[in-house]
Amino acid sequence: MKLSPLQKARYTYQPKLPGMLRQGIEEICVKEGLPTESVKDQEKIKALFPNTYGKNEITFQKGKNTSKAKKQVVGVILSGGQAPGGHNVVSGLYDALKATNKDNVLIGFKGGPSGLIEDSYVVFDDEFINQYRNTGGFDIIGSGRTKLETVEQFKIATEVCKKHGITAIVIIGGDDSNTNAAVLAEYFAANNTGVQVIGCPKTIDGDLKNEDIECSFGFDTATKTYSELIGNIQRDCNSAKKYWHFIKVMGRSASHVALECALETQPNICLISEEVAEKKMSLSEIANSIADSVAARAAKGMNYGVAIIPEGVVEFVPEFSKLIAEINELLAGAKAEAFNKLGTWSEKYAFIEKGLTKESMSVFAILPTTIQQQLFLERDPHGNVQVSLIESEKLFSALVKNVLEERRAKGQYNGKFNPLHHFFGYEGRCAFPSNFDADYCYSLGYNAFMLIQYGYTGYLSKVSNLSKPAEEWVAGGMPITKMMNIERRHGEDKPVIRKALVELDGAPFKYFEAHRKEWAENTCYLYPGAIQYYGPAEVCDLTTRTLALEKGTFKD
Ligand code: FBP
Repeated sequence: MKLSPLQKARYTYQPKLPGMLRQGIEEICVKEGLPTESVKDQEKIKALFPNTYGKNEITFQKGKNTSKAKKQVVGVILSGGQAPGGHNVVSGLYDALKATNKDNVLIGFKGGPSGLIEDSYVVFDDEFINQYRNTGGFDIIGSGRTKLETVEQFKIATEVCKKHGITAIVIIGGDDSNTNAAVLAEYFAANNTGVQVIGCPKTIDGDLKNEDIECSFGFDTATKTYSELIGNIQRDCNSAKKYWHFIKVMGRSASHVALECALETQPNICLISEEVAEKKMSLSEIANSIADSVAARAAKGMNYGVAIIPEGVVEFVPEFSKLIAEINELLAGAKAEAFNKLGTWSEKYAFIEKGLTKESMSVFAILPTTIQQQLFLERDPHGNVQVSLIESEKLFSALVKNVLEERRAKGQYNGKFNPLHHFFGYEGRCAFPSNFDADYCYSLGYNAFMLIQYGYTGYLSKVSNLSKPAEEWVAGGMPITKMMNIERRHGEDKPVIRKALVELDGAPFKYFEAHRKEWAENTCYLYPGAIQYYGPAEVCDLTTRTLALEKGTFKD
């Protein structure tokens, strides 16, 4: 196999463990903390998780290893979207498992959670693992979005575990996958299967975080990758001085990715979906606020700029959500067939006009035709509009253009506006993990095995104090049930890990809010450049501004 020079170099990178895990397996012991309660709905969660609820938080520390000597056969699953560092979780898990007992076995279930149900697997050995150390992607075993949530699936999983003699499963995933990990752990415990379940917090979206989990892995590398690209575009923009770049970034509903990129690059505009929802902003209010920046810059001779748009923003615009709900209703069941039979767009438009309320029709009418058509073309298997596929970067640039033309007609604006569009998502999800993610992920995997070895189940591998050097990181575990509350999902009350959206009173947003007017009207761009893997720690090991601001370690 041919290797790029960086690939070769990264194979030999030794990820940094938290100081307390460095002295060797024989010298790691447990310090039990306090019993835990779920963040909300305690009685309901307790009733649903009688065997795994209320357990103690734990940390590891230096001391004699008192875990029971037992051969471990561990199954590992990668779940959901790719996030840089997944391979290091697997290699950290493997190294701790083999350091404890060379006869221990690590099995990787292929293609995500479905691999467990279909018993599609690979057994890891040194040669195999070594090809994936410190590399991006999930291609070591693949990933998938099948949810492990039904009793039928759990029964099959029990049989598969029995067949392989599996003692523990590690699920590497986001909030949903770790919720399912907790449910599976409870099932295994209730049925005396002897199989433990440990979760690891993954997602580039950054929305799996709480008072215990400081950040999900992959967020650091993905946002650094997008920030590099945004910085490069800003440099081009500041050189050519002729385009406004509208850049959509991934992140699903939460705007953590957009906010972190804004903190890293200081663009002219960054929308924050959570703020849009809080202020109940309309499309035209948003368009007007962007147009204000375009006009202010044009007045200073700067007919260029950069606007960052979070992937999920349109869902947070109340009038737009209402429009989507009405469209879903309009095309429910057989009505879709009647609509699809209409031959021309103008016939379809008349059908839509008749079916929507006046209020929603006025929102629909201001959308560019391509977006209007997208709303009726891209539908999920249930016939619903797929909001995530809406090209919101194009939507907002078109709306801004309209506002500017209106202002021009009134003699209020006299600039040029040439928009270009980008979408950054997949570019960052499989990047070589930054040193932070390489170290964090390896530690999460290593730590997950320590939790297994000490007999814990229904725990999330927890590594904290992350804004400090790795030496000072704290390794331990937190019962997943502590992070749960009851939410309404698909018409049912479900126990779920609460998704963390951007907090408008949090330090990262406050910093952004304090600076955005200056960034909007002037050129304050930062150019973060490419992720650095080798060199001084203050360049290579820096984590996100979000985390630094949250932990009070940010230096301006
Ligand atoms: P996870 O929540 O599974 O970590 O995935 C995150 C994400 O990258 C989102 O940012 C994005 O909206 C989505 O996955 C895209 O999913 P897909 O890979 O199925 O296109």
